[in-house]
Amino acid sequence: PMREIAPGAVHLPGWLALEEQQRLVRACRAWARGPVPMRHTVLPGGGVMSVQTVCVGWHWQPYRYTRLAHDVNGRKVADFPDWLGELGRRAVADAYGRPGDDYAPDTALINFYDGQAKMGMHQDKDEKSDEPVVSLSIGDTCLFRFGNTETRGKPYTDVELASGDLFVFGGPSRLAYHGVPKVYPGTGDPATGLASGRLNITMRVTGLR
Ligand code: MD3
Ligand code: FE
Repeated sequence: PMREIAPGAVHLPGWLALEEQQRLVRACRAWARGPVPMRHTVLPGGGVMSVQTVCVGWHWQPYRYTRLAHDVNGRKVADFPDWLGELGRRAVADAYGRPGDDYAPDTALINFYDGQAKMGMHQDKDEKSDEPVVSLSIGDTCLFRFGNTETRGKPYTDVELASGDLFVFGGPSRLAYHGVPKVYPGTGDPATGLASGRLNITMRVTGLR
């Protein structure tokens, strides 16, 4: 069952097979070790994100994409693998019923949430492209808050994102405020390979070269 939460914001629960979730967990575990290790991003104002993040393709540091992780260890992040781009194209095709073949994500942000981690309401506007964002969730279920394009506050729609769920955000929803107010510890299936916590993988088109 597919649900359009707002124009261009499409939720496909249980889209990823268990085997695909296991493959992603293994890949994320490898990326988390380096070349640029997963870490809590430090914001320019001095705040520290409760979520831990590692990137592939391009490194995201608030609020821009770079080839080298100047804010961590100065190294180049892992290459964006072809198989991940293929998964992104399948996601866009299934969500929009459009031939996804022209979707060419060049970066992925991998966020790990422990039981206390949250993400405040924000817009993703560091990409110089209006191509959609593809989001994949693995592990513990979370409360995902999808807002509007005007303000951080109401109106918003609350949705639970569970392991295997796909969400695609494009068109008029691409610049909507969104966040993760809470995760529900102990709700994930350890068969994914993730014993606890939540992984979110977002693919994007940076518009950079
Ligand atoms: C709506 N991640 O990495 S995924 C992020 O679950 C981020 O880790 C959350 O927000 C997470 O920036 C939410 C859903 C998501 C991702 C990107 C979006 C929703 C979006 C971009 C535009 C609009
Ligand atoms: Fe975001």
